[in-house]
Amino acid sequence: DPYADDPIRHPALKVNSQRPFNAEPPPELLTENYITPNPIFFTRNHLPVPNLDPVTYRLHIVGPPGGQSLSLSLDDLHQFPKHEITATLQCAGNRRSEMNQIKEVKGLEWSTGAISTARWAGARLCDVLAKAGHKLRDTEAHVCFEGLDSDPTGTAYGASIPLARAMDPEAEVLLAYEMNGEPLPRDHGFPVRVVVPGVVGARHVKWLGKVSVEPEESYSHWQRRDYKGFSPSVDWDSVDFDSAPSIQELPVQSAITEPKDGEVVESGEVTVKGYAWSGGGRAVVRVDVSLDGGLTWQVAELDGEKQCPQKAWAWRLWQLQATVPPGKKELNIVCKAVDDSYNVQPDTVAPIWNLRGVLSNAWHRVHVHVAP
Ligand code: MTE
Ligand code: MO
Repeated sequence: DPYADDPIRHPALKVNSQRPFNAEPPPELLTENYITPNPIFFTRNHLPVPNLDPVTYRLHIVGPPGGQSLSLSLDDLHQFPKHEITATLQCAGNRRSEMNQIKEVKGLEWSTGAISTARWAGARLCDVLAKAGHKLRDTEAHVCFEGLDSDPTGTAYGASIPLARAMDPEAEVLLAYEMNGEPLPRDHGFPVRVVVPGVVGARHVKWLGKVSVEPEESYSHWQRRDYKGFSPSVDWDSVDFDSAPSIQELPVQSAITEPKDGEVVESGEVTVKGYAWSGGGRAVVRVDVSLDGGLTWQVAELDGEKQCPQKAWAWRLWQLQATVPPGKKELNIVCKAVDDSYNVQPDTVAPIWNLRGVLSNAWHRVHVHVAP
């Protein structure tokens, strides 16, 4: 059993798949803290978790012609200036289960919890690439990452990001060795993972083994044949993966974490809680909440760190204390967020349905009963 050596996990996690391990925290735990505690941070593994020795671990950085390739130990990586950021990581498949309710999609049945937030620390990728002699010569180039997890044929997890993002110090792409002040937990990439703030989780390669600069995107399955969006009209017979760009920055997202669907709430006052986030460093500027399915709206209170413009890498938690209209027997609670480019979420999921069930960011809806 290639999974026999996987780590032990927190019992509160809702498991979507045991082997490989995929699990999310229940919604009410997810927004209990601005920074998600490591044991309940959602986990998305495609393969068994490798068991890597931090002493013999080496990160291979392929140098450019005329530059130098680097073989970095964990100690070597600590010699680069330590950079720390708070960033939210979201899987492209977050909220896929809502898409699946419209029409079947292929993928794990994520609810609203394939998203979490941590303090990440490590070396900046741009500093390490510069040390190997890389420069931003070619703005069409890509930085390819390879994980040390692999399938029985020896194929490793891989992904890439544009070189321009990797070389931009303001993009704060990290080779992270710490998560919330501790060494990375095994499930989250021990000893080193990539963190690409504002970009889809799939590019944050864990158990990082190799970094190279290439003229083309990574040839990995997960870069070329997955994690792409399509029209609702495209099915598995007609899909042409080469025709669509790989997902990088994610669209604006929000979800209600309390109350839960089907719950009974007290009459009088109701507290609605949730999270909101947008990709590309775009800040969430407002969250609107409706108790009547979207007929009337109230503005929620935003909690959490206010962040630098263009570098809002982390989510905002939000809440609204609202009066339950007297006589109401049920509430159709809805939330939607707006980011600083005034991007909004689509009102329903059907028009954004796609065969892989990615980019599911319609208004989030929760139906509750009011106690008599
Ligand atoms: N890196 C490796 N090496 N193997 C993987 O399976 N999964 C990716 C990414 N990096 C993956 C990986 C995907 S799809 C996501 S959403 C994030 O890791 C999840 O990171 P987490 O498990 O720390 O939440
Ligand atoms: Mo993902």
